[in-house]
Amino acid sequence: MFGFTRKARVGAFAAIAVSVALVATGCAATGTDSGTDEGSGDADLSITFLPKNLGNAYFDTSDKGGADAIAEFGGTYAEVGPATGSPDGQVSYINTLTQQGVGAIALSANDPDALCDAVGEARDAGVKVVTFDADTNPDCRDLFINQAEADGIAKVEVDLIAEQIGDAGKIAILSATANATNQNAWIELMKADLAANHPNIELVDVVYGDDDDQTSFDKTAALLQTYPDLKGIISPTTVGIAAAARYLQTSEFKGKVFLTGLGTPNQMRDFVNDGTVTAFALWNPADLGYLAAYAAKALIEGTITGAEGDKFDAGKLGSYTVGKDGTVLLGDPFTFNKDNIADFNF
Ligand code: RAM
Repeated sequence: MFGFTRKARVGAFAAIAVSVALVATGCAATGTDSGTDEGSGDADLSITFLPKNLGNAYFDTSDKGGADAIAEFGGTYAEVGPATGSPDGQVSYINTLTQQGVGAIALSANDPDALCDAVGEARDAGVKVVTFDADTNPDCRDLFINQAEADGIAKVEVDLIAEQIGDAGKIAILSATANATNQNAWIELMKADLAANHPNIELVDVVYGDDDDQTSFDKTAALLQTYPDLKGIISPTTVGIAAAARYLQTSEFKGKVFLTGLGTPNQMRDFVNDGTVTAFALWNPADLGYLAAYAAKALIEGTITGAEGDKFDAGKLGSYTVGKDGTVLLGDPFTFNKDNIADFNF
């Protein structure tokens, strides 16, 4: 069920190539028509993925999952997005896609509120908006495709760091951008879990690497300087955890300061194999994008409206039902460690 193949990795590279091509041409919405309109009727199954930022391996994989789904059902896939994770950058893409009249936008939102005006205009113009990974406020969009329950994501990270540091000592969080809905929800839940269940762990700081590799690397260095007795770092972002691991790997803190959070197996493999990192978690980003694409299709075709109880078909993933607040849940997070990381390729 949670298996990944060489194909997934090749796909990630292909997605990078598409992103680069789009940036190079300054193009807001070109895409690949899979060449068949079978099953789509008259509906415009052009679906554009708008991640938090381009050049992030996590979104390369999720958006490739979306592209695979769209190819399956004969729609048109495109990916556009800002170079850095900023809401302003995303607004201009939403406006352009609205003018172009795409069928749907699959959006990982950099801010819960700041995109809502643009999303509202898109929806008024008949564009369906499905958030995935990071939601807007629920009343802005049609549906949110949630990777896993937020409290489950928070708990797995707290459990991992508690186990690694012997349930006592100072820890810090290295997050993504300060306005990221997903990370902020997880951080609040981690704080509550720490307070309720881990009285000897002290969360001393939350810092933001902005889902930028260098900023995350520098923030890790600064944390270790500011708190010389730090025992652990949780980084609930694939960009942050990889940058923090790279810093720790060649530093005097390797093996002394523990690092966990959310990462992709391909980015974390070397750090797990050389002992810099013991264990971390994530879900299947390709399945998340795949599910978002099928949800967008069902909205465009009008077989669902996004109401609680609506059911739709998601290809190889089976049938899904819309839950409370227009949310569709993918599944549970998964923990990667030295024993299983070789089995995954994304
Ligand atoms: C980064 C992004 C994304 C998040 C993952 C875990 O790639 O911040 O939104 O879901 O990490």
